[in-house]
Amino acid sequence: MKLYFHPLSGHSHRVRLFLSLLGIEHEQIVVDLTKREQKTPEFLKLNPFGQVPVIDDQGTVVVDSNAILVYLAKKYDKTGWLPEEPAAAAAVQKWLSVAAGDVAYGPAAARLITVFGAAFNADEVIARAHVLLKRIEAALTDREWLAAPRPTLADLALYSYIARAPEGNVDLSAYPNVTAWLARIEALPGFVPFQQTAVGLSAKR
Ligand SMILES: N[C@@H](CCC(=O)N[C@@H](CS)C(=O)NCC(=O)O)C(=O)O
Repeated sequence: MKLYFHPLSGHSHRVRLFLSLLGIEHEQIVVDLTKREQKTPEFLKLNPFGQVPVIDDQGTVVVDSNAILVYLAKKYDKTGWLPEEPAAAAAVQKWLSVAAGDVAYGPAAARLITVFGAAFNADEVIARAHVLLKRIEAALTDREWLAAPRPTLADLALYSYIARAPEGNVDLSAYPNVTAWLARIEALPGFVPFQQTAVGLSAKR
């Protein structure tokens, strides 16, 4: 298995995290986004969208972080990261949609400003992040995991950008259920951290 990724990409981290939790050995290939390696003709043959992450599983190429999570769960997991039961499967899918929408345009976008210099409106994306965090906080009121009584792909898909939201000046201190849930994920056997950057609220003082 090959993983094409960038160490500061949360989309990449959710895949690295799942590979590690599943104990799947893989070769890590850094695609340097700062040098636009994701737009070279060679890489565009792998992923015409010109983005990381991408996996190549002995010739089966899968692009898009959430699609990769689903592929890995279907192929390599028997423990329930992607439940079969209809209501739980739908709940996981709902959170994957949240990861691709609200998370990408909220906390992930806020962090892109501080880490990569992206030209988003900080007030707008930070406000969007807090709307989402209030929803996650409420969803975790009476449960430990987002979609089922056990951790699922829903938790992994949301983890990376929520954990590093402070880098984008999104303060997590008003969300105790969220911070407890982050700690539960970090305690899973095989957990690997998402590289930190000293920017935003995470800047060294
Ligand atoms: N929907 C994609 C989004 C991936 C994505 O946005 N990747 C970013 C890094 S976090 C990227 O490769 N950006 C470079 C670019 O778009 O040129 C996924 O879930 O994998």
